[in-house]
Parts: sequence; C-alpha cells; structure tokens
Amino acid sequence: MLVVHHLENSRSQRVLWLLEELGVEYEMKRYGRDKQTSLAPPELKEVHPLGKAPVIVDNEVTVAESGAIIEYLVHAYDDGTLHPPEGTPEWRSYTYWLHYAEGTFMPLMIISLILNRIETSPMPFFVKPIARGIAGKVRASYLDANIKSNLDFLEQTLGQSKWFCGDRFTAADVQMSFALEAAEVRTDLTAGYPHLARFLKTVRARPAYEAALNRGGHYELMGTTSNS
Ligand SMILES: N[C@@H](CCC(=O)N[C@@H](CS)C(=O)NCC(=O)O)C(=O)O
Repeated sequence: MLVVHHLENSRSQRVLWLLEELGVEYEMKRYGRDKQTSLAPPELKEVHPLGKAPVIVDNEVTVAESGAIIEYLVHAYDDGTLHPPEGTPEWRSYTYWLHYAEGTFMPLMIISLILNRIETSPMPFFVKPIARGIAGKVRASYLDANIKSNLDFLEQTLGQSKWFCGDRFTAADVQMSFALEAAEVRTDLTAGYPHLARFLKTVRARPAYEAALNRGGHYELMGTTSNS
C-alpha cells in the first residue's frame, strides 16, 4: 500500500489530490505542525532525513520532493490522462512547470515569509526600525518586482490556455496549484490576476480536489506569514 506522509496545511495536500485524480488507493499518515514554530514534528525525519512534507513510501521506494513525487506517481500509475506524450511541446512545457513551481516561484514566497517574520517578531524597540528597514529594502529592491514579474508571466500563460500545458489538465497543474495558493494569501488575485483566480476556482471545483480535502483534513495556508 502506498503511504503519503502528510503535514497539515502544506504542500502534501497536492499529493493527496493527485492520488485522488489518479484513482490510486493510499494510506495517509497525518502530522501536525508545531504550534509555536509551524515546523514539522521530528517523526518526519524518521521517514526522510530532511523531515519535510510531502514524502511517499510505495512498497520499498521512498520519494521526497513534490516534483519528484509527482513524476514518480505519474510514471507508475498514469495511463496518459494526466501527462502529455513525451517529446511533444506540451511535454516540454509540462517538465518546465513541474520544476518552475519549486525552483523559481516558491523561493520567492519563502523569502517573503522570512521577511514577514523579521518584521513581526518581538524584539527590543530600538532594533525594530533597523530590522524593518532592512526587510523593507529587500522587498523594495528585489522581492516585490520579482513576485510581480512572475505573477504577470503566469497570468499571461493562463490567458493563452486554460491549463498550464494547453487545454488539457495535467499533473503540472497540480504542482502549480500550491504556488498559486501561496500567492493568493499575499496578493488579491481577483483584483489584478483574473486568469490566476479563475485557475484556482476551477481546480477547487474538481471532485478529486474536494475528495483530497476531505481526506487530508482542515487545509488553510497562511502562505507567506506562517506556513512554509
Ligand atoms: N521543495 C520541497 C519543499 C518541502 C517543504 O519545505 N515542505 C514544507 C511543507 S509546505 C515543510 O515540510 N515544512 C515544515 C518544516 O520545514 O519543518 C517540496 O516541494 O517537497
């Protein structure tokens, strides 16, 4: 039996969703975050040395890292419904989005989360303006413009086709969903990014997405403020 090690309010929700889309039976082991730090509990390190979610164990095989898990599951269980034929332009775009989500987009969300923690952490009053000033400079000189150019790029992509790899839903959309869910916590997508807002509305209406939520339990991203 395939086991998904699922951390509450985290990226592993999309692995549950993919398995529901694939119709594969699985067992779920759910972990709670530390109430103070939001970090995963130490038991996850018994499954994989980094102790992050998601991790899956399929018989003898342990796979970590969302993109690698998605590739593994699609290779093992998809009959061609959730991935484009290899070697096609859609395939190239599929592999691009699988890597882009965690390689380019999510680091921006994590930087934003860290800056937010610096800005809001308790500290002596005389240090506060210095800490806030540094965080504000990083946002103004690097982060805000990069987040904007990425969101503009994603909006343009979804303005040209319904899904990330054309008019067909693929596992790359599952991978990209978490990035956009993290983005919507800090940016009102409905105001400036109608195609991104439409994408999230459409995925949330999928029966498999709903089934995964029922299976995974309460799911709420504080995104750039308290989950990583
Ligand atoms: N790039 C990795 C990121 C893994 C990751 O950072 N997972 C977060 C959950 S969203 C986590 O485990 N956070 C808890 C912690 O860092 O202790 C992936 O996509 O699997």
